[in-house]
Amino acid sequence: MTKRIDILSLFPDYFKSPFEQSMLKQAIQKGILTIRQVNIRDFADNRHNRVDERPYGGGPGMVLMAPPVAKAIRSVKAPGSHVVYLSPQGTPLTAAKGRELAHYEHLILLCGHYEGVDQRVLDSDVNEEISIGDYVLTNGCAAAIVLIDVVARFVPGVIGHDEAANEDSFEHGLLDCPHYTRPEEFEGRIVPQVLLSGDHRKIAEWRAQEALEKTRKVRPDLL
Ligand code: 4G3
Repeated sequence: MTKRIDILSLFPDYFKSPFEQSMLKQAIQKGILTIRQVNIRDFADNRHNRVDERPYGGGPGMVLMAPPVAKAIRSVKAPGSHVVYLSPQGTPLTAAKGRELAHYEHLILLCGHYEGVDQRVLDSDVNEEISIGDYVLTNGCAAAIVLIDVVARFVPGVIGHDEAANEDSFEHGLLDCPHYTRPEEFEGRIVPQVLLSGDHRKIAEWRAQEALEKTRKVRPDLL
């Protein structure tokens, strides 16, 4: 069965090219993944097609109104759907979370805009709020693309076994080791001798050591 993902946003064209490249394109062509766009503006209930309003209590920016967002979600919701809201206030996205989300047959991704979405529709229609990192984007579309890429790598058939193994190593808590390929010398920089030795036990040891050192240096929080 194909994994279905519905993206609810104000900019459906934002997603035109990212899903037409590389692995995601192939997964979609193979029918492993189906990604559809829903324009929240199509569910505006006024003749000016307004979907945002000034916040109650004052302050800067605009807030997406609950009624059009609720209608947009409910237009695609079915038994087995899981609704995710992308926002800086969400639970941090990790590989483990991506693996978990890959189990749902249907994901509905709500992309926030402006200062956010009326809390009441989050309470009534959203299952969880996820953040791709501690920074604010102009809208949630880029965050949705990142989330889909993370999830897709856990959907069987989207990537090969080699890459799958690599993902496992990250989940087991270390950064990856450095990689080298031809030529053997580049502007006076040479490939570490051990990688040319053909000694696979030594190579594995070297890679493990490099991964550990790299992690200690840039991400000690992972250790
Ligand atoms: C809600 C997600 C949405 C509130 C969305 C801004 C960053 C992320 C938005 C809000 C986003 C993230 C839209 N920016 N870190 N922008 O996942 O203040």
